[in-house]
Formats: sequence, C-alpha cells, structure tokens
Amino acid sequence: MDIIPPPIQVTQRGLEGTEVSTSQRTLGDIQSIFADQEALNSLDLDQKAYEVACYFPVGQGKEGGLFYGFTTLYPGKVGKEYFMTKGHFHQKIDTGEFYWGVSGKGALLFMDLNRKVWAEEMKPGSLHYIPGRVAHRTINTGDEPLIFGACWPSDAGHNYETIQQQGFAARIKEVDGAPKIVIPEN
Ligand code: M6P
Ligand code: ZN
Repeated sequence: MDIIPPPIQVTQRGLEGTEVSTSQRTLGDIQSIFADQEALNSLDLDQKAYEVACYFPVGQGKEGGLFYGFTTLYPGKVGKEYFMTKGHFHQKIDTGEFYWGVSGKGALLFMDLNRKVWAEEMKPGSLHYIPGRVAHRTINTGDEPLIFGACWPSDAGHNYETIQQQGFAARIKEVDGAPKIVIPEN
C-alpha cells in the first residue's frame, strides 16, 4: 500500500491544498471594534485587516473532530489602537483552543465571563492555551504580519454577539511607543 501525500501543507505562504477554505476581513468589516471612530475616516476601509485559511476535515458542529486555522493579521493602527481580530467566545462555551505564534509579534487578549482580562505575548514559537469560557482576540503590535496557527474542536462554534455588544474590558494600545493593556475609565 502506498503512503499518500498529506491533504494540506503549511508553508511560508500559508496553507496549501485542495481542501483549504479561506476568508478575509477588511478594515471596513471590523470598523466597529475600534475605539477611535474618527481615526477610521482617514484610513482605507477596503484594506485587508486579516485573512484566515482553514482546514475543516469534518462538518461544522460535529462532535469529536478538530479544526485548524492559519491567520495572517496585518500590521496597522486605528489611532493608537493596533489592528486586531474581532474576537469571540465559543458557542459551546466550555470548549478550549490552542493558538501558537508562527511569525511577527503581537498579543493574545483573554477575557473571562466576569470580564477579567489578561494578555500573553505572541511571537514565533509561543504556545497559548485558551480555556473554555474565555473570549479571545489577537492584536498585531509589530510592523510585520502576525501569523498564528489555531486548533479548536469542530463543535465549538463562534459566538461573536457577546463581544459585539459588550466589547472586551480592555484594549491594547500604543502608549509611549510600546503596547499596553488599557482599561477604559467608563
Ligand atoms: C483563529 C481561530 C478561528 C478564528 C480566527 C479569527 O484562526 O480562532 O476560529 O475565526 O482566529 O478570529 P475571529 O474569528 O475572532 O475574527
Ligand atoms: Zn476560538
């Protein structure tokens, strides 16, 4: 029996293979997540903010399977706030996820159900465990694309609504030239 080629290759350019699904979000698609709405006026809303290449070996929602994602988050700022992903809780709230840094630098912002926030530095080789019941968002704090891998259960699903309505309890902004977790006053 022959040893067959792998269905997917992870290369410097991203995921390659016939079963790769890609999606992208422009700055316009995610404009509401940024604090400085005025700063958005001077930016090109058609520019790509991030793209995600995924491998879904089983159907969405199937129990027991795993999904793989490879995200490229471009560098940029809206005012003092860095480009970031929408961020989400999982629909099946107890499910966890792994993220790992591939290239570039950034931060992974966590928030639990009590709105307690914390963040881990992302860099090539960093590995991050996202527990269940914890919302997660990535932030590109560097000048190059932040590229990271992700693996999550196929029945986890995405709950974007909670974050859309309530936001995260903190933002990652440039303060005196360096990224800091900023907790808004109101
Ligand atoms: C990772 C995974 C995906 C997620 C993507 C972008 O690859 O967590 O499930 O879709 O990041 O993040 P978001 O969906 O929050 O925009
Ligand atoms: Zn997730």
